[in-house]
Amino acid sequence: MPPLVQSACESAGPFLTFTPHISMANRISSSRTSVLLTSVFGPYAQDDEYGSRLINPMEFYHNQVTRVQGPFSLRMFHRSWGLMLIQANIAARCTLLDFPTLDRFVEELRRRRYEVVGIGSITTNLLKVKLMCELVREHQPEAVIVVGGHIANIPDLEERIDADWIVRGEGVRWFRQFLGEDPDQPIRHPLIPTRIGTRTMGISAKEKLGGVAATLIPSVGCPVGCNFCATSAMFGGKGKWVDFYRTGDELFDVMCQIEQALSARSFFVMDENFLFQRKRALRLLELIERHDKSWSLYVFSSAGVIQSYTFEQLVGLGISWVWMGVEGKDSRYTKLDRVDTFDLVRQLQSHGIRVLGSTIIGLEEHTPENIDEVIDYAVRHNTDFHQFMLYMPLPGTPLHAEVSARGRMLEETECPPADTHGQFSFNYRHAHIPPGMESELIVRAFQRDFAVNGPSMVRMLRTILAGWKRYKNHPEERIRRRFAFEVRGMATTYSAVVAAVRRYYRKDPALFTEMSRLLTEMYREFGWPSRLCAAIGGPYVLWRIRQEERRLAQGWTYEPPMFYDVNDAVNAEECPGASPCRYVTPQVVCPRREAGAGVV
Ligand code: B12
Ligand code: SF4
Repeated sequence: MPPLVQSACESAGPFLTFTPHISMANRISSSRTSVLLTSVFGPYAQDDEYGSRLINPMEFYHNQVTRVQGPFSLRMFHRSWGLMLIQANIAARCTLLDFPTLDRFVEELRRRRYEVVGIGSITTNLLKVKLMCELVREHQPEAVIVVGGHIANIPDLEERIDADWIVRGEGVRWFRQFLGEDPDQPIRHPLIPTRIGTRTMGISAKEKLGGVAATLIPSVGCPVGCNFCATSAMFGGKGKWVDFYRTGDELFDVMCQIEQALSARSFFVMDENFLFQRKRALRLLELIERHDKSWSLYVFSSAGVIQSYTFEQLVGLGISWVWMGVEGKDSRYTKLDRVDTFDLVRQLQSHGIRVLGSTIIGLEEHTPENIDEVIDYAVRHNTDFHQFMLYMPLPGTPLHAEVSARGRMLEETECPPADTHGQFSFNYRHAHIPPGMESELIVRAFQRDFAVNGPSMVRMLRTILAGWKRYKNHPEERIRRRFAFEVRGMATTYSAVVAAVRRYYRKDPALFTEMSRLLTEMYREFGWPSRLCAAIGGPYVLWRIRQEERRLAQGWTYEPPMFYDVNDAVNAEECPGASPCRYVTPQVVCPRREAGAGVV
């Protein structure tokens, strides 16, 4: 029987419509159900027949931001937040396997009986999902298979994998409805330390309670609706999104609880355009001020939106890191209308706000002749980090529909889904760039940025220092406290780091000068402790950098550990070795928005 494909996005909040073939009879009773949620299996950083790719590891920065920065690349992992959110929000017994190996996945299927197996994936991991569905059928033929996440946007997915349900869009509400639970209950927020296994320059960071940001998921989707954007398309496209916490009051309550549970002082705000919802952000600011919170927020934001706030507001909110699309020279995206991105980046950095700029390689007007100009334009922004991505029509986006209609998509034999990760090849015929050339162009962009601007970690220290200098004497103690928190380690570890990097670049006059300038500034600011640490620690850090270089040359790769979590309904004794799914429950819940009021 073909699977049922449902656009869960449409069933979220104001966009509630059900496809007629889905009736309550298809659903399952929560109290009798055991659910297994799983991400796709690893290892990831290798070329294999399941679609893993060496250049597409399970790493945020290393696969798309600092990929050519060698020993200076920032290495870390992030849990599968969507699956964690679903697990925390269903009452049925639920086990979560995050980053299992294939053997571990099979072992779980053999060990315990599940009525529902939910697999979360993006499009590149199609072959893994196909195999996982086959394995479920083999080991648990009675189980209902549900597939969700971005993979669900592949138009004919139901013909390619053996699943019972393919869910497009928001998964919490879908699962609650499917299990016969109340879909309108408040959203419990899982407790998520944002990063795992952080490492750079051959040194692994200590992940102490309180030192790691907590992930916060206020909403999913983005109403701006850029034509290529998979995230926006996934949750309704232009003008639409799904809120988990609609008001500043709800968000503040959840943040306070997370702060307490994880001793968190900073939040990685996983919301594609957090500041877009102005009313919510400004109410949050009000509460943050009133309750004397000195949090740091790491956010994604489009340039026009961030520019619409004053620096007083941004700094007051604690915005200290922003991921922002620069997209490309003369790009025609409305989010960049009337924004001088050079000036904006400079200004943000001067207030201590680290910028991760994002540039698209392969926009329609890009040619082999003008691409260096495009790359130089990006590099001149001198952002702290720079992501380059190929312009790719991903299933579900308006761009995909348009390029398909023009007959320009490649056959999968020419570009398999596993290679559509945006760092290697186009999945369509570009009007000007000859096939295959894009793989070199994207590496060229990263290399140019690295050669001119140096290691991102050091650029970031430069921005943090600028923020400290500007705000260390701010009249408000709350503001001073945050900048003091952000600058910690600068007089010790980071002085050693900059001294090491300076020495590393001793034969590169431009970067050597830049590192020397930064180190002098640190000495001036932090005095003899900084000098001492640079003198003693610098050689040690340099040795670690060289060691890391050798490890990388020998082909060292990095894989995330596996996580095995159970929710409250599972008898923990049945699952030895499992960790409890931890979450906070909202105490402040504002009335839901009226149907149709999805646009701010
Ligand atoms: C964090 C993240 C990562 C992490 C992944 C960590 C992990 N454990 O998987 C890292 C950095 C490693 C990563 C890597 C990549 N990523 Co990524 N990543 C994201 C990001 C920024 C956030 C995802 C997230 O947590 N969102 C918040 C949660 C709540 O939403 P969600 O995951 O969508 O989950 C909801 C629904 O999708 C659904 N759902 C999810 N799973 C399931 C399962 C079931 C059964 C059901 C019913 C529903 C369901 O319910 C959830 C709650 O509503 C998104 C962008 C975004 N804003 O979503 C890109 C994104 C998912 N990544 C993307 C891509 C392309 C990649 C890379 C290929 C990019 C690259 N070249 O580096 C690699 C692939 C790595 C690999 N080997 O697989 C694309 C996917 C596009 C597509 N069509 O598939 C996105 C959308 C970014 C983009 N706009 O291009 N990524
Ligand atoms: S502004 Fe960013 S998140 Fe929003 S639609 Fe455009 S690319 Fe996507």
